[in-house]
Amino acid sequence: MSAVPRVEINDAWRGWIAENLILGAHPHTLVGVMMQSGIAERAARTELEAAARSPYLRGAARMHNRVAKRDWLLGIQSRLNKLEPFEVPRRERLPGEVFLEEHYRRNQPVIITGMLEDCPAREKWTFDYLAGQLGGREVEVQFGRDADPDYELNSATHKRRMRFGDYVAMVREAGVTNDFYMTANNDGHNKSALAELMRDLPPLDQYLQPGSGGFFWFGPAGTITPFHHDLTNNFMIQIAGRKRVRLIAPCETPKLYNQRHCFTPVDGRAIDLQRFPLMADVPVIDCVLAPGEILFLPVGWWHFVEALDVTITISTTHFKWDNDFYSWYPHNRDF
Ligand SMILES: O=C(O)CCC(=O)C(=O)O
Repeated sequence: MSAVPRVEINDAWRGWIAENLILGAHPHTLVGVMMQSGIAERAARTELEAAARSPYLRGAARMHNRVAKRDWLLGIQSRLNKLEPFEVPRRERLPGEVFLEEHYRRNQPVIITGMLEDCPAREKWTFDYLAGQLGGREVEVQFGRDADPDYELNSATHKRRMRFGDYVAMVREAGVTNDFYMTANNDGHNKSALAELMRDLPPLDQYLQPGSGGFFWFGPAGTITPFHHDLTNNFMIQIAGRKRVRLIAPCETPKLYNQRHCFTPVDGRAIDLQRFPLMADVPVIDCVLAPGEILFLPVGWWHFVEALDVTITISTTHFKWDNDFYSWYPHNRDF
């Protein structure tokens, strides 16, 4: 019988060892994992001893301690939030200055009602109207999402161009599906293709800069935008259909397994506590956004969005107040 080839310890293994030691794993456990992967016991032990002596690792551990201190501060906010159960409040025709004082400035979500009573879009934007007026335009849509669990992360590879009239027909016929959806990721192309639709929206000038425009989201029942957080404050202006929105406060970020950009692998449809045990301690706030309502999504709040009907949403970030949080977002998106 030929000898089983031994696995060599390379820099990928060294990175894994460093990360796990810093996260508090016991060296004995790490040796076990390495041996199971085909690394000789003696080589594994020698490498772990070298890691424990490494001044580089001590430098990284100090950075870890600094992050832990910041997580502690976030944890205080999380504990204080739990002193009173939170629901997203609904406020009828909320004046701009009250919105600024009680929600925008405090990073607190709210559903504003009554501001879209006379909004022409709500009556006009039927399937027939959209296909009739704009059917010949070329639009861009997210496609092939069912075949890719990371469709949002890989959104650039899911873009497809088609006639708007064909897309309207697909949505009309689709039933419940998440396979295609026109989203803000398609805005680069759709902004000019569908520009005149923006004239059917009210200015909402108590909150927004003049002529703001917005991102056009249009899809069948069943579309799912996975948990993520935005890098700006955002309004979701609900024109047609209902959306179920699940929200998580920014202070819970240390428990969201956030390693890539603004995404988490936690699935908002069914949170797997075996795989993500820290989520057991995370309050998830549920609401349903109805047509004619506006949801204020404050920057940093995690949100998962599922369409319960055929939906049209306009989202916008052009608030009258400071909304530049993106320019100092960490450049390296690998956390
Ligand atoms: O409506 C959706 O599907 C998602 C909206 C959203 O996540 C956003 O505007 O940031």
